[in-house]
Amino acid sequence: MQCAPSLVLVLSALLLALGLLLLWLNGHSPSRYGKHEQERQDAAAEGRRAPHLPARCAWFLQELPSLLVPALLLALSSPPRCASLGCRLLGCMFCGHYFHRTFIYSLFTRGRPFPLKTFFFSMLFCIYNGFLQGYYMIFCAEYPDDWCKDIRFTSGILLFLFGMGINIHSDVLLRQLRKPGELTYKIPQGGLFAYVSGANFFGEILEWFGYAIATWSLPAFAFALFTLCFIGPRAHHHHRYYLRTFTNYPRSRKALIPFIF
Ligand code: NDX
Repeated sequence: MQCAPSLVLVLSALLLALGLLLLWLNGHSPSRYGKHEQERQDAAAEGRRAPHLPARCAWFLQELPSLLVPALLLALSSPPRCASLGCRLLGCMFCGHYFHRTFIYSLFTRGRPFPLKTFFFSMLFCIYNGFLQGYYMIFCAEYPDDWCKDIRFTSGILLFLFGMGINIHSDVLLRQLRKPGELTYKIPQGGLFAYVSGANFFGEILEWFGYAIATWSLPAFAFALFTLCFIGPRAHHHHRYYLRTFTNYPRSRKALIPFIF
């Protein structure tokens, strides 16, 4: 398989276009899963409940392609080993994140059942993004021998790791709000939740901008912007949900960016 720059350009542009579409769609109402799914369920209590998957099964299966697709591409590359720096960056950063998301986050989540329709689109998304990131980093990315000393690489890696730490820590704090089997929502406490309602989203956004800077690649920047467009508004809708639901919700908290927004 060879690098086709036009394919990378088109797929990156489509990813960005999807992000802008979701920014527009979600600006009005959030993607219907999690706490925002619940609100619709409550409102249509007498209606027929759409098919759902257990959260652990849904998150495991929908995130798995983000790992499998780059691994498949790597197996197709010749020589079939991670020779280039780009490929190693993909492995350590991108696949490291999705190893956690697929095998750790998914298996410990205490989330509510996941809507089958959303699951289907999520899996499609992860196949698409796994292909784009994997294809570019394995077949296209070229870095000078001293890239690891470049300020973009060092600052990007640090931002990625800082964001990943915030994201994982925040998701653990959310999980600890519930006992096994519970599905109620409580006021998140601790860590960056002291400053923002979407602490896990803030960490994830930092992560992917860090990845984009470290790899300095169009697909990675497209994915970072997509992430901002999708979970940025989600943080805003979470924030509004908390202010509506909990009269004692800390008013000093912001939605996504500490002290700013
Ligand atoms: N999943 C990324 N539509 C998305 C699934 C939906 O990983 O194209 C994007 C991802 C997908 C979306 C994905 C892409 C775009 C799609 C969309 C569906 C349609 C859309 C495909 C793939 C699309 C068309 C085709 C029309 C254009 O019960 P519960 O689950 O709410 O419990 C929650 C719990 N919790 C609390 N518990 C107690 N008290 C509280 N106050 C609580 N608040 C939350 O914590 C969950 O178990 C858990 C986390 O919940 P929440 O809502 O904070 O985070 P969530 O949105 O579930 O994300 C979980 C993690 C998080 O770290 C986040 O950063 C990361 O996944 N994520 C999520 C979304 C996208 C993404 C990362 C990314 O783009 N990088």
